[in-house]
Amino acid sequence: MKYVKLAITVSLATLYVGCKNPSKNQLSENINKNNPPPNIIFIMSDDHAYQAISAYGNGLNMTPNIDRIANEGAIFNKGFVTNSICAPSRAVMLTGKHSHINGKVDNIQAFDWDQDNFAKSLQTVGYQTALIGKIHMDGLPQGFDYSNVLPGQGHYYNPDFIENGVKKQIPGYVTSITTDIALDWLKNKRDPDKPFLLLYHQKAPHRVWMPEAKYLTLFDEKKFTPPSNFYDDYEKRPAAAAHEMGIYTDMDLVYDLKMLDSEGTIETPYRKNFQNMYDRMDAKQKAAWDAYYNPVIDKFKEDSLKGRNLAEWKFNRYMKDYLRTIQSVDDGVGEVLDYLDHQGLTQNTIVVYTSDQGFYLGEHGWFDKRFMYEESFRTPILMRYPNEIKAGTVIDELVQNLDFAPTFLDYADVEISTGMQGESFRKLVAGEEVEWRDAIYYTYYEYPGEHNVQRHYGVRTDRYKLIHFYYDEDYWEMYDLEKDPTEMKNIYNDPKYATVQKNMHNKLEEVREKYKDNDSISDMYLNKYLKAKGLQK
Ligand code: SGN
Ligand code: CA
Repeated sequence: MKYVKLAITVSLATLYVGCKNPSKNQLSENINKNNPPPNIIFIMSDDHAYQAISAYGNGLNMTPNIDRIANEGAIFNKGFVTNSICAPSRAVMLTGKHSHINGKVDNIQAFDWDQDNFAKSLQTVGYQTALIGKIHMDGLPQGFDYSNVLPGQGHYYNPDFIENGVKKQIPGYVTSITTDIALDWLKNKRDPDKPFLLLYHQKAPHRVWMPEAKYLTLFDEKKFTPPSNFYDDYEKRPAAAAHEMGIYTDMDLVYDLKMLDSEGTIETPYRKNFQNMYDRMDAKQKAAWDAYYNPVIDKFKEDSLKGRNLAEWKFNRYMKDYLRTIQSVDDGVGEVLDYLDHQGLTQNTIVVYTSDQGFYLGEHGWFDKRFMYEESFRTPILMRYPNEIKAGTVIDELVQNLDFAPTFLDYADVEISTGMQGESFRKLVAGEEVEWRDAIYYTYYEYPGEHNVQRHYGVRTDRYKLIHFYYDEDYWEMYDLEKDPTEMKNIYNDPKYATVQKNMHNKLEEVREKYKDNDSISDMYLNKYLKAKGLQK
């Protein structure tokens, strides 16, 4: 089957080479013969934990529209990133290469848009391509006929957007605006006779979790119970102990938890930063905001909570705002799915929903991501393509964001560049017998930095995980995910696991070799990072 498909690709490629400088029309004629190629809508949110998608069954919130993708297609239970931080994850997704190969290892160093990405490849065979929303990488995106992106992290209220290189402010709420721009491109800006690729990327639910007015009271009556390891003591896990991402210890009462009292008595280090965000709102937006938060602020002052009561109050404030921002994301997904239905495009359009990484919702007492522990290493992946994927498909194999680029190229019958390190999961998700990987590789580099997560890399198999923390410390951790799914017990050097440990070290060597990584490469990036941060000794 694969052989036949490659043969088709080759003949198409020959055809293109044969006619010098083929016009776009010729290209789309060719591609139309190719049994119409599928459209692709790749939806990515920012920091959307799988725990906060109802299809994953955690019971925190309801996301009926995102769930539709899984119900009518597939859900991936072991979807992972290769580097749990925003811009690097996006670079991996675009290039199909690990961070140390594509060069975007952290949020600080630049991304080289001149390198290959799958959108460029789809463009060359006549796809129309658009990138809308958050991308978090400087420079004019390459590979897209149309781009309308947020500068950097973007803002929730009255955000700036950069449309094909031109910046302008758009009034309203960022999630709805991003959806409106995506729908406008689908309805009015694309040529309906050509296949399309749309990257529809939401800023939400990224910090600092500012909900849309209509969702300000959602979950008002609900009390969220913290996860079982909320009061983790980090025993035998020094990197975890050094974190600066505790809900109790590190969340700012005003910036993160919105206690911007008009009297100004709640003074915090980041009060001013939140004031600036609040000041972006117009009078009507502020009125809706204040109507909800002012009574919450008054009650907070009145209650003078302490200790665990305060910790759990913080956890609840965080959860409510975080989940509220997701509700608007879910609405947008619904609008896009409805559009496909009304246009008769559902059958031949691949829709993927994912996040740039996972996120902690109180596990280990945390928010944020970065660690190779499950909640941030994992990412939600839901996918619908009625032409090939049966409704209700469940994928338990180890899939990574590294695999998106080669998978999309595979669906479009475009030759997968030899430099790509991911693997197409097209057959896997279609239910065909395939040989699949038994281990995945992870790297994290952004240290010293925000949230104080030590540099590390590691390997995960179906059952075990081995992590090496390095740089100004040097230690190992190992977990038995079957016996200890919440990763509370570091079993490195436990004699009972001596053989497992040896095998995991071998596995780590194997994946480092496979993905062409080694210590001198990370040293090189370390030096560039320290220089960029002005920290070089
Ligand atoms: C910002 C956030 C951090 C977050 C990083 C990276 N701080 O710096 O909490 O870890 O982004 O997030 S904030 O005060 O600016 O909100 S990422 O998803 O973009 O990688
Ligand atoms: Ca992110």
